[in-house]
Formats: sequence, structure tokens, C-alpha cells
Amino acid sequence: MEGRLALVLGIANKWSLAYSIAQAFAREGASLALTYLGDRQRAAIEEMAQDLDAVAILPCDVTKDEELAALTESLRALDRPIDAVVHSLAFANKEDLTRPFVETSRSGYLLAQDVSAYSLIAVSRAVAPMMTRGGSITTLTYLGSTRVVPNYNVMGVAKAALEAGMRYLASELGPSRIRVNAISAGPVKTVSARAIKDFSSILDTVETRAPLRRNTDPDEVADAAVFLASDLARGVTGNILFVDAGMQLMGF
Ligand code: IMJ
Repeated sequence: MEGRLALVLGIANKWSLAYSIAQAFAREGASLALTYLGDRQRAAIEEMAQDLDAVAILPCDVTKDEELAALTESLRALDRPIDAVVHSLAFANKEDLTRPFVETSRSGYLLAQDVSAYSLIAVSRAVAPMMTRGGSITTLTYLGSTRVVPNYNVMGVAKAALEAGMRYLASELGPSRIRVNAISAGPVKTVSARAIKDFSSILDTVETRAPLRRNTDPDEVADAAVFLASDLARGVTGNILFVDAGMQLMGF
């Protein structure tokens, strides 16, 4: 990844998958641009950005068109092509991940779709003009898009939309030599996952049942992200790469 520039969205703290991914890109020689949500997170990621030798730390609330427009301008000002984009962000209201799915409110549904699915389209549009030598866009998804996972609820519907959006973007951006893929990661104990009821029992189940008999390591997800962004994956677009110790295979 020497000489390449990667934009990583979604680092909230040092447990974020986006942080593991940024570290792997840095290890492989890429330059990094990072985005954060709100002033509180700027302080939180500043130190990580320094360790990563990031060339830019930019604000980006993906629900705000003005911030996306400002992101485009800040990236344009870097005056160098962007080669890789990693979209690693999602949000749903806590109550929509705990109460029965049938109780999902219209506003909760729209919020989950806006942050977790529409944002891939909006970010792609914002950065594509700088991807002048082609490149790759990678998003993070989860099995709950296609299978029912207890409590995943409105996020499952958002991930289904995210994956479909990924395929349409892959089709449309392919002629510009931009590949678009998703990584479907197994459960990882991030801060956003820790908030989830019975998460430890989900991790225990994976350890017992997954073909590799263990959970997913964030570094495995990060290495897969480097692969997808690299020339090694030059023929891969519109794909979902499962990095989940094989859990996705199991029917029983
Ligand atoms: C999330 C909810 C329910 C079950 C879950 C998860 N399982 C896994 C996750 C089994 C692995 C984590 N995941 C894949 C997510 O996409 C999480 C998204 C998320 C988490 C929160 C928690 C705090 C909050 N809103 C959230 N929005 C999205 O307030």
C-alpha cells in the first residue's frame, strides 16, 4: 500500500474495527485520512491519528450534507488521489436493538437507514471525484442482514440495504475502476457491541460452533480490508467477504 492514500471513516475509540483497519493500512505503508463525528470524538482520535501519522483528521457526520460537502473540499485540498475508502459506521437507537422488532418506530427505522446504509452512497459520491486512479471502497456488514439474529432487528434491515447499495455502487463505479465490497465480520467486542444484551453468550456460541472454534480477531478483519483495497483483489468487486471463523456456514 506504499504511496496509497486511504480514507477511514468510523474510528470512535481504540476498540473500533475502523482503528484496527487503519493500523493495518499504516503497517502496509498507506497514508491515512480519518474522519470523526463531533468535537468530543476529535479529542478521542487525535492521539490515534498521531500514532498512525495521519495526513488529515476531518469532521464528518454522515447525516449532514454540509459536512459531506466540506469533506469533499478538504480531501480535494490534499491535492492527491484517494485510493481506498473504508466505511465502518452504523447507528440505531438503543431501544430499537432491545424492544421487539415489530415495535420499530418510523423515525428509528429511518435513522438506522440514514446512518448505516444511505451513508455509503453519500460517502461514495463525496469521495469518488478524488479517486482518479481508480481504487476501492469497503464497508462493514454483519450476518444479521440476511439471517435473523436476536436483537439485531432494525440494524439487520439497514445492513440488507447497505449490502444492496454496495452492489449497485460496484456496478456503477466499476467503469471508473473503483471496486466496492463489504466485509461481513463475526461478532467482535467493540464498545458498540458491549452495549448489547447477552453479547458474551453470542461470543461463547461462536467459540463452540464456528468451524474455527474461536471468535473473530479485529486484526483478521483489518487484514481482509487491506487485501480488498490492494491490487491482490483487483478482480473482486460487489462481493461480501466473510471474516467470521466460518460461522456463516452453519445451519444448525
Ligand atoms: C448489535 C445488536 C444486536 C446484536 C448484535 C449486534 N450482534 C452483533 C452486533 C450479534 C455482532 C454488533 N454489530 C454487528 C453492529 O452492527 C452494531 C451496531 C450498533 C450498535 C449500537 C449499540 C449502541 C447504540 N446504538 C447502536 N447502533 C448500532 O446506542
